[in-house]
Amino acid sequence: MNQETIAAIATPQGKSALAIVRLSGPNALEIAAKFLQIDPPTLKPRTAILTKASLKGEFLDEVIALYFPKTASPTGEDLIEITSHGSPFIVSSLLKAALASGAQMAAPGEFTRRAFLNGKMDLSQAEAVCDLIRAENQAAHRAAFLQLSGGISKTLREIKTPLLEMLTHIEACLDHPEEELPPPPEKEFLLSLHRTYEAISNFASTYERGKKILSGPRICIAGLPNSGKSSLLNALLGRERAIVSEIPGTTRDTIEEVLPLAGLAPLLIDTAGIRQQASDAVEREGIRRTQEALKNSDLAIIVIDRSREISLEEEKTLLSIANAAKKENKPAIFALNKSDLPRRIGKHWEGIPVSALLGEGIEDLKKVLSARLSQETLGHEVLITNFRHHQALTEAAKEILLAENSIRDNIRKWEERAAFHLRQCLHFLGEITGDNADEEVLNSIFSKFCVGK
Ligand SMILES: Nc1nc2c(ncn2[C@@H]2O[C@H](COP(=O)(O)OP(=O)(O)OP(=O)(O)O)[C@@H](O)[C@H]2O)c(=O)[nH]1
Ligand SMILES: [Mg+2]
Repeated sequence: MNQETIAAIATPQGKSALAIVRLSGPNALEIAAKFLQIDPPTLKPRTAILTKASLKGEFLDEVIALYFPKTASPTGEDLIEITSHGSPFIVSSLLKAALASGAQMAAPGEFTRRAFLNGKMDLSQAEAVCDLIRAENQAAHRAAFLQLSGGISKTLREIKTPLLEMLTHIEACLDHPEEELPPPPEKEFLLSLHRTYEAISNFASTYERGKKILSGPRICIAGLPNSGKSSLLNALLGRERAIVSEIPGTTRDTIEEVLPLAGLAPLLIDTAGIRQQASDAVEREGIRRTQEALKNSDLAIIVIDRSREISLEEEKTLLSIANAAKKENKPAIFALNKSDLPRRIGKHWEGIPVSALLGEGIEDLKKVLSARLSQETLGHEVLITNFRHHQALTEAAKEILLAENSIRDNIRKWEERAAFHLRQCLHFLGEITGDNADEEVLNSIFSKFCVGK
């Protein structure tokens, strides 16, 4: 239990309509009463009261104080939130008053750290608080919210149950050899271990998607030179961001812009057109960058100029882009551009007709894009978004394989070995929820938080 009472400003720096200073700890009320006109014994829990704040006897502001007793507070300690006008002077003076009255300046994430230490949430939930605050799009928000609601510990509980049953069974046999308990059923154990391995690996594999969600999905616009890629970027953004010209090979450097789309905020990347005969070394470098952008994207828009015929060589180039996307399981959407001109392209080319020049078909394209991105990123499944969690799951899965091997290879005293690996596995799973987290781990996690959270 922490003896110190901590204080911090919980809202961003700068002028704002309102701002909040928080105090948490055993003396929160007593300290607040030194600079607010409140009477602790009469303070009603979770009820807003209007009061006056002062620093060294000098009036600061009329504020709203909200008291959460430790039995029902987010930190598990007495907590007071003071809402004042958002003047940097008032807010810093309130903090000064709290510190002068006996509070200590809170470290980054210390409120959440105390919530974790007081059993209000597990470590994966505490980490999700940070992700929730940082979430910049709907998918990242949902991933963080599902974790904050305890989604990770729920999934882990389901994984742990059969492991604990197995371990209990083996340990009973090991501890009481004289009681002639039936030997552990090897076949059943192998099956259960296999299922657990799958469950852990599947959970760990959600990290690939989770990572993409946090950083925001990437959409790469690619195609032949002059097909209208830069025009399409501009049309999607609704402003003239990239240079457009009738000279093939205009775009060289990749151009990246965030596209506000269905709450997903994907990064839209315009690239140099791909062709075999680049005019110079700069264009060749541009094409290399296009290939790299395609590789690092989650979705490709392949732009094709439908107003002209496509040579065999060009067809090969386009198919190689599409096949590369397919190989990596990446959706590729074909946009048949220049729909304002008569169609000359072969009938086998299918895609969404658009005219980047006139802005026609752009809404249809946006709809398809957001549907594909939502499908990729907006599920209700709990995802792993944190490298630390992914690492722990990978280690836990390895232990299951080792436990399986000791049974399968019928190693002498396999029970002891299997029990060891099962305990190791549970240890790694417990790292995620912070069952035995040490100071160092907690320091590294909470140092990434903002002060006041
Ligand atoms: N008629 C018509 N012309 C278009 C359309 N979209 C683009 N263009 C024209 O096609 C030419 C090439 O457009 P860009 O957007 O620069 O093409 P790009 O694919 O970015 O070309 P590179 O950067 O050279 O690879 C320009 O002259 C555009 O005005 C369209 O929908 N209709
Ligand atoms: Mg261009």
